[in-house]
Amino acid sequence: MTVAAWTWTYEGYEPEAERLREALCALGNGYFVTRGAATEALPGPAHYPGTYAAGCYNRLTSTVAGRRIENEDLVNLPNWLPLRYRMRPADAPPGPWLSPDHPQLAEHRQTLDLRHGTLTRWSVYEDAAGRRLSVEQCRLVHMGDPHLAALRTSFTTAGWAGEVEVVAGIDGDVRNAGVARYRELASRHLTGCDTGSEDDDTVWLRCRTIESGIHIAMAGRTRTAVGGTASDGGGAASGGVTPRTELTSQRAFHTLMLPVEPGSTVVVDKTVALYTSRDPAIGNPLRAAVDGVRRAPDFPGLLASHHRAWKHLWQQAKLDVPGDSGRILRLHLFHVLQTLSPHTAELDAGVPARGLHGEAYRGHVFWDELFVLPFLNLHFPEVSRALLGYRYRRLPSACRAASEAGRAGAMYPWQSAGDGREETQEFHLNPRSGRWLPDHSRLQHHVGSAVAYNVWQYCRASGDTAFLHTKGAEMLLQIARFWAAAADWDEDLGRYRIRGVVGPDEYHDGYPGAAEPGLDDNAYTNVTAAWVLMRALVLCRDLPEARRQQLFERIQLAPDERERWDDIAHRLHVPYHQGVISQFAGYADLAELDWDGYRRQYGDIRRLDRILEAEGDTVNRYQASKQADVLMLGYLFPPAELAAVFRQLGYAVDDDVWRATVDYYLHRTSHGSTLSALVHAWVLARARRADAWMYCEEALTGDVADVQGGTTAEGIHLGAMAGTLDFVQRGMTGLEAHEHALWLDPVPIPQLSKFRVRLRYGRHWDVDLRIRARRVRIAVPESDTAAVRVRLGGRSYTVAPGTTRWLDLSGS
Ligand code: IFM
Repeated sequence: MTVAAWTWTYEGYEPEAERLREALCALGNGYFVTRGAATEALPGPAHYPGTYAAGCYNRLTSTVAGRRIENEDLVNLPNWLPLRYRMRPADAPPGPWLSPDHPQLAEHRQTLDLRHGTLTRWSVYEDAAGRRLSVEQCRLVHMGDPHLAALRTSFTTAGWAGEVEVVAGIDGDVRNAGVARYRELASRHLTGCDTGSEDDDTVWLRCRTIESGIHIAMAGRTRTAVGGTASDGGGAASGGVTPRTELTSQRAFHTLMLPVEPGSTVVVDKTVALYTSRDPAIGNPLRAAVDGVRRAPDFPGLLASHHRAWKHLWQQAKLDVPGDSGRILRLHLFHVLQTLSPHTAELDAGVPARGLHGEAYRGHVFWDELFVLPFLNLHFPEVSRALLGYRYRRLPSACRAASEAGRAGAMYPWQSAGDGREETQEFHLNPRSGRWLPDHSRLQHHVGSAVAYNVWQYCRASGDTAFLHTKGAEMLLQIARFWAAAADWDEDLGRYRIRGVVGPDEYHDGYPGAAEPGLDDNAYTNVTAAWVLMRALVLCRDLPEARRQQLFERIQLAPDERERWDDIAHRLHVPYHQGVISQFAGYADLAELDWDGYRRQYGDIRRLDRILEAEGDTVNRYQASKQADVLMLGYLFPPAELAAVFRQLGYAVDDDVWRATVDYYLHRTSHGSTLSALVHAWVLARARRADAWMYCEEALTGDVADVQGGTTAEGIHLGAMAGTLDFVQRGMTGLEAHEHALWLDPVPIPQLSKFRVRLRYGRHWDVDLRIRARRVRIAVPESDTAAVRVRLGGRSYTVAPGTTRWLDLSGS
């Protein structure tokens, strides 16, 4: 692989690496994403050509291990990629259909161009008689018009004349088969497939999802291009070749016979439009798709407008970090923007944990937005707002879930998808043991605090009081209410307790040998609950009187509820042992794991839970965490705020306690989630520790090196990708965007001592921040808005529009 500033090039074809490359070379626009699969290869072990539209889910029932279970999946849509070809020499029988898997492949290379949002593949084939066919193919998923995608394929011959036969079209015979662990689950989500054609050069396919009833339509136009200019659909009349149309109930294809001379180049352009009945402003998706391709410009025109759209995105989300780290960060930013772009702001869609790049976790929405929105807030606040809208529209569902659990307020689901009900599976497969096991991860009620935290962060960074006082307040208050209902007074302890939960460390889901799942007094859950309750109280106080009354009436907030919130916010229990914060009550009683022994025996022990279960043991018996749990608190809260939340609860967490706590869990965490290294990098950077870089490196390489062993091929890790961007943007700069000032507190990491970020802050669209080892440069573009106030090292500065200031980190 060669990596340049804006390109990632994979030399040669490696079938075993192909699915990983498909995920890393996926193209999308925030409305839909298509994996970077070869267009000429059939789906199989090496190839999985998935296409996924944001928020397009369907529910199916399966029977596994004798139980009926329901799952809602992000649906793999009809495959628009197919474009196969073969040589038909004039003097010999037709050759075989070619693909990278065919022995005639002589050369192969593909380049992902981040700046322009294209994937270009080059293949050279040579048959036994020395006839060569070079194929260059460029694809895009349009960032300007989110319904369009296109492929330009150029064929150049050497040593023969005859025809290149090309078959291109849309394949509706697809299912969700991208994750081996889900093999036993029902996977056919589409029904009612129907195909047709329009004009000479357009075929279409429509279908609908079985249970959610979403109508999906794709139309594909195939044209030949002469000298790089596509024919206008008039086929042979305009110098092009008229395609032959072949339709079956699930496939709509064109076949073209392209005459070639030795050394000549022929070009085929395929343009596709995708619409669904979930789109805003939609009538008939099929009509929209057919009209969409009919109106679409030719490939050069599409490419030009696509480039412009990407140029604007890159301007809004600039992050310049030198060297290899910078190149990886750019790839992360590329995939974040392909999953969540300004087009997403028009949709009812959440933050899918694995991007729209594969089927892992079924495209569900977890708490990962906690690592994504803080980055988006400072570039695309309207996208953050829309993503919070996804949560707001599911507030009634979260309130129903709370009420069914006998609680007040809103209990957001651990896994969310279409309508906001709990989508967490009840059983999961341990691929190591082959056993289906009960899944209690739905007890991760801390997801509600993540929603509340994001509401607060977004509103603070964007100054969007309209949202804060309306939807934001309603969510925040209902989440606070849930925590108040979850907390029980313990007379002996003289404190409130929240029992029966699971913390971010998903390994521990119960006490060893206990009949019921769940843990008591999870420190992360309790501290964030106390924070939510306090924020809710502050917000109640700050709401304009008329709005306060309206909201209290709307959610029927009783007069004494706020008193109880206040009491709980000050008296929730946080357990300690040996001078450190305990992950949950009883953590200290668990056995110590022989970490070295397990590492020696298994090498990679990231999924220690699976290893132990396969051994007939359980990770619940050990002081062993999958990912940051207590330490998550040091990710959410800068040191002063962390100390303040603990003070509010009547505990002292000074530097010594925190340092001891960090050390304690560092030695007891297996990092079985990509989020873990990221959080540790933040926590250690904030504590000014040199080992921060090691975790930062692991977080950076998580997907490009597929650190979690085969998981990236099933979808990128969006939280970790966005989290690394935010690590530079806020973690390294110590940036906090307050309403009246930007606070800065840069963290010195020698390996990342020089970088530049551009932010949207208030009405300034392009505040330019450059960090050097000892200095910070802030430039505010010319405008008639107020100066930007900056707080650094305990002092305040102003930077007027149109000016630049260098500030010395030593305080001068
Ligand atoms: O939300 C995460 C969780 O924290 C760890 N397991 C994977 C989930 C989805 O990314």
